[in-house]
Amino acid sequence: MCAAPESPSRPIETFVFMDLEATGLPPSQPKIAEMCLFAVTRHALEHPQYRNSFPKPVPLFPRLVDKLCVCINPDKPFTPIASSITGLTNEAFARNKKQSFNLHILQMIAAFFSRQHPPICLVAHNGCGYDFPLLKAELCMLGLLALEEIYCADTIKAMKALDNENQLHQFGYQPNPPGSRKKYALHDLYFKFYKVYPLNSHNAEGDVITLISVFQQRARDLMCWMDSNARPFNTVKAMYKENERDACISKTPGNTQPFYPNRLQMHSQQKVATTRSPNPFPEDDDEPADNHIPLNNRMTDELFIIPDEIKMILVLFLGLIIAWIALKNPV
Ligand code: DCM
Ligand code: MG
Repeated sequence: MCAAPESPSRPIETFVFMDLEATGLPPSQPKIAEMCLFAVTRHALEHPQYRNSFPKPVPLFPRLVDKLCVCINPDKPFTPIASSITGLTNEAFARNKKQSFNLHILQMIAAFFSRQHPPICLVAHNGCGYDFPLLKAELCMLGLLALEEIYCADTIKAMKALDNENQLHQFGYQPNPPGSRKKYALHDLYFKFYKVYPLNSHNAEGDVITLISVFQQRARDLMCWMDSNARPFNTVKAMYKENERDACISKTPGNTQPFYPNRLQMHSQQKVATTRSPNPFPEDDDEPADNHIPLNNRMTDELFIIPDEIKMILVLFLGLIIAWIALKNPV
């Protein structure tokens, strides 16, 4: 396997598993509502403890893990689907007086990374399609230009690549009938390995725990793939750009003097241009966000954003066409 041009020059030492919960899916320009990072060392992943279990031992969850889980007031309405699957509501954030995505979050992320042994790689399931560009969008809105020396890798990409490469089909869950499309949604992968569905889906911490548990099942292969294929987080394109930077900073009570720690490079300009990039990864054409189909399929999500009135008009229009065809062609 040849290394991607910008992959780390030496093996990754720390894998920071990440999951974000947010107000919805693109193109709704979602805002982050919950962020969870678990930092696990290569050593811990290479030397797991095992619990005896039939038919084979199960790796125990790593014991030495740095964890950062934060609730973030998204300052944007949740879509009904996002609210229903996550259990998060705007009222709850308001009632609990949670702060927005502000400079404190930047400080927390930077401090968290500062304590990890480099090279560091952010790992997320469908990260290239959702979590990385969304995090980048929020960071850009605060004026962050770059997160230095941090790589990122998407576990769906890694698993698909490994399945194609070695034909062992070690990841893709093949439902019946045989030959149907393999599934890489997180809860399906977990079911494949553990024969039960995970607890706490669509909860950032729950999803990170599920992802690490799945990762542990094939940790060496996945880490090896990431050593060669992780890319700098700085090359990630923001999911969208909004002229909201100043609003974000001023909205939050308790913002102190800006403090920009190591690894963070801030914009010198005050404002960020208002443009949207519809596909944050133009080169990543193969990855629908199939980690986002658990309760409702993607078709339903897309239809959901068509207003009901338009749907009614379309249905009426379709009915009229069918009636007209039936009248023109009497049996
Ligand atoms: N999401 C959504 N609709 C879905 C699936 C996900 O709006 N059917 C959004 C809300 C979730 C976010 O994506 O907070 C992250 O998804 P996940 O919980 O799968 O990590
Ligand atoms: Mg999640």
